[in-house]
Amino acid sequence: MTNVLAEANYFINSCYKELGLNEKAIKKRLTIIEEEIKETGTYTHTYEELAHGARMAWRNSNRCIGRLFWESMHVLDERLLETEEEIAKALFFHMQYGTNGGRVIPTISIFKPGHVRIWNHQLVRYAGYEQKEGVLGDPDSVALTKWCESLGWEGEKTAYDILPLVIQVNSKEPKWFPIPEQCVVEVKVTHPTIVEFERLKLKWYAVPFISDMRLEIGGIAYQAAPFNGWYMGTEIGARNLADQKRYNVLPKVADVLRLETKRDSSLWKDRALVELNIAVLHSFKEAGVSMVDHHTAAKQFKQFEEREVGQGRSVTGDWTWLIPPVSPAATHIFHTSFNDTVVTPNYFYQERLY
Ligand code: HEM
Ligand code: NRG
Repeated sequence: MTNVLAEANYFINSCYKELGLNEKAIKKRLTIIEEEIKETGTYTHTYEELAHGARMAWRNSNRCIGRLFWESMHVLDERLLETEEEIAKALFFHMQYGTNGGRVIPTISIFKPGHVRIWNHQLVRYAGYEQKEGVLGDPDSVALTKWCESLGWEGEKTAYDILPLVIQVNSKEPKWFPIPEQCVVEVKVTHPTIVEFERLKLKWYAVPFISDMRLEIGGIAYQAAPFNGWYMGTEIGARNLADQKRYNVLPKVADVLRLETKRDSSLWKDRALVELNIAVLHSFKEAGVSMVDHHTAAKQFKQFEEREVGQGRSVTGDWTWLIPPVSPAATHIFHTSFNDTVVTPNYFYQERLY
């Protein structure tokens, strides 16, 4: 068992100092926390602790290139919610609030610790169906899709069926909820100059809402704390649509571009990747949906590093994740080394329930 009081002590000290509170306030708060832990075995964060803790956790996310904006995250306190229905409603609200008509607002919803689990990896994701010819849809979603089907859900069997939310309360059988249309924005992929791109009928959803990570603040584990920022273009253009184990569209893109695909050394994959990434960035811009390109994101990350040093904090990072999947050496990140120590508060993987 982790020592909750020791963790609380460490967190309250750093949190309150960052918020400009004095030693007296820290001491007073820690006395109350100690009392509460003695009586109940745990303690309850105030809204300020919760909000700043969640923001610190983003700041400490070694793999995230988007951390410049950590202080501006909007924090929704949903700890009072009990039922699957209430939780689904709050998630629908989060999706609309965070999407904000395309001007994405980094947002997190925090549910009661030890009470809720969201089975989805992201609130919006496409189903994946195993078929003789291969997977229809997103191969990453095959396992969850099977579970949804076993719970009675049925998709339309397109390559872009949106999975329902799967919510579990108190280790009971999970309940599933179809996501209302008005909660999901999608962007069709078109190319700024190559009209034939539309033939591929590619699209992606507007906002990534990671919903399966555990938020840990001061010894308290929030197993349901879905968060969103906006996409970096390469996440879609160089991975989700491009990976052989995902939508694997590079051969089709090469076809549209009439590239010579016989020889690897023609660099047809590289050319297809660049045009696909141009198309993704162009399409989000046209649709009025927030997205950052990897060069701008790297510059913003540089600013984050400088600001952190200015604040007397050291930056931790995971180089293997921070470098973008296209043209990594064109960013400063590639030429920098990072200390990958994991500090809390932070977001962690947790065991899958399906
Ligand atoms: C990972 C960008 C917001 C926490 C990443 C990755 C990118 C990224 C490109 C790597 C993803 C991959 O390779 O699959 C951004 C951008 C944001 C943003 C552009 C815009 C605001 C956030 C927010 C949080 C967050 C709001 C949490 C509050 C994380 C975490 C990871 C990550 C925990 C690692 C995920 C994992 O290990 O699977 N981010 N991010 N990010 N980001 Fe961010
Ligand atoms: N690569 C994943 C999403 C990972 C997190 N990325 C963000 N997070 N941009 C994908 O769906 O492609 N965020 O909170 O904005």
